[in-house]
Amino acid sequence: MLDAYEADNSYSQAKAYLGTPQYAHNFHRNGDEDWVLVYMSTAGTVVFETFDVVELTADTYLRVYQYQNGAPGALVGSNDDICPQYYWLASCQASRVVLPVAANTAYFVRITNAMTVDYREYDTSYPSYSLRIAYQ
Ligand SMILES: [Ca+2]
Ligand SMILES: [Ca+2]
Repeated sequence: MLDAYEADNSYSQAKAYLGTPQYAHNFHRNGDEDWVLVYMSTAGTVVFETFDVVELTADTYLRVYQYQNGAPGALVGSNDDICPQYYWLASCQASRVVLPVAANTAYFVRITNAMTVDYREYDTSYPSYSLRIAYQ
């Protein structure tokens, strides 16, 4: 089952982050990429993070790119595991990037699954996660 944010498989299909957490993203197939575009109106320190990462099948990898002329510019942050030393905990397999941002800037966020999953035809419990972008 596609999540509610598909199709969002490239920067040109990125869905806007509207200020509230996006729940229940999933990776409906191996290689699924989820792209989000977020606009920051004021300067500050921003936390980009996944949470509610489902154990054993989801292991988010989060990348943040500067928005530049409608496309991703420089990669300004990336993270696989919040706490790699406890990789067996789902909460540690979530990802977090903390970034100082200037006013009136935008960022592309790209989330992929660092884990390959054996998908079964009738299994609807796809690897899933939620996304939050907020000022610290
Ligand atoms: Ca997805
Ligand atoms: Ca996608």
